[in-house]
Amino acid sequence: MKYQIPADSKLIEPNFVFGVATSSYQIEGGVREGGRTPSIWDTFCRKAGVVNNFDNGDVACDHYHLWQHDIAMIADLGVDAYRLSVSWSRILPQDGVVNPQGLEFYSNIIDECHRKGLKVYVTLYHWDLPQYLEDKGGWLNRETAYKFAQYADVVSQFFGHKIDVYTTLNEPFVSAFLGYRWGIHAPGVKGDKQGFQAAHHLMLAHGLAMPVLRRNAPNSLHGLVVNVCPAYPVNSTDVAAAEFKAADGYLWFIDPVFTGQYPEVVCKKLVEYMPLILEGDMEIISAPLDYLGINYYSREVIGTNPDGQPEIAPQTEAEHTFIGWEVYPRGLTDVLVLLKQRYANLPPMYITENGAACDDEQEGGVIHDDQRIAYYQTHLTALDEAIRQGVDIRGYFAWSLMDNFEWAFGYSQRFGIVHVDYQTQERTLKNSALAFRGMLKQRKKTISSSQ
Ligand code: IFM
Repeated sequence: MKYQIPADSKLIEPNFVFGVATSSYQIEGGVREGGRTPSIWDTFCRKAGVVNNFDNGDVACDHYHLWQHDIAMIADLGVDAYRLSVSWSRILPQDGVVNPQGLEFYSNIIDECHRKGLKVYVTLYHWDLPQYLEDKGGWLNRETAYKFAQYADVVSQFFGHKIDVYTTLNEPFVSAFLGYRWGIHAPGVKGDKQGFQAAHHLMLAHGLAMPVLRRNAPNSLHGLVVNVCPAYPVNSTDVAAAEFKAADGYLWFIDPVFTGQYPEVVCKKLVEYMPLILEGDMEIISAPLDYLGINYYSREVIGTNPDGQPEIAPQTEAEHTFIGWEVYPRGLTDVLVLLKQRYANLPPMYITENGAACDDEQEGGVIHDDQRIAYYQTHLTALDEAIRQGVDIRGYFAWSLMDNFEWAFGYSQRFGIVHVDYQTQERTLKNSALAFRGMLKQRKKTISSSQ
């Protein structure tokens, strides 16, 4: 099977960026090497019953040692860019103490990417808060937002425009709500009040870092990455329920950036849980972005329960991936069009993550992952459709380059286009990776023949 991009597709446009993405804790391992200190995930993984099979990121894909091999593999796929995240506690293993070994580790990776012609997209925070900051309250402590701005300063002073594209936070929804509201992710705090307070401090951290990044790396692009999960009503009587779910979900993290306000419908309904917001915070949070990164995987269909509350209506007849998420490519088109319509000041967007965890079949040295291939094909088509409808999208990153530590699911869910044997650390390109490479080759040919 291969991916087909029609010759008139907007994805053929020469400046459109194709890439693959990973994150530090999910692939690096080497958690006690190079001066790194624990993050909240190192701690969380040691709690009983929170991560599948008691898995942890101690070794993960051993990228800490295999990074050169991995970058060669990325370049060989023919992508234009690599999106990675840096580990805060590798760079600042103690409060205010910069670790030259940590900076060197990422410097080597970035230089190697550039040598291979890859652009580098770096996320500063992909959920691995240093444990020493969690010990002081983590994202419930307003001070953490200021610590984040200092960390952004260290990274951007050191790397400047060597990092082509900076991202402050990856999916603040997940850090705040899964980590501090529902207790599913590190640090495992449960409480609506805590969830909203952590969310506000994360958004403040983002806003405080933006001018720092602009000052230190004026030639790079700077933005935020959010996960979006569009909410569809079961029927016309559920429209308000679906709107509430979206507002209490992804819009909670996008509205403040582009409108300077949190969604009113949530502020009114959940008034007792609203965060403490100091004067000037919303101005800081709504600093203009160069781009917005969108992570899309699936949608939710929302009904109303007998108490009048929004409730997820499982789509039992629909196709799902192994992780249990509905395959719904149209949601990608819909949500991108919705964002364009909702915000007059929306900057260009990148799809910074899209992909599927599937039940891949291994046969000899071949990894058959037809469902993932179909997933990418239909989502690229849905993306093309959004661009045709006038949405400004500049790039697309597959999640993920390789199988890795999938948070509370441990290693049981494989999102990679490259298979990782966790015993031997052998990497094998799945059929989806071969198809991705074929599609990129074909795309380059089409581009050069039209020039
Ligand atoms: O693996 C995660 C990633 O860290 C953030 N976005 C969603 C992916 C799949 O769950």
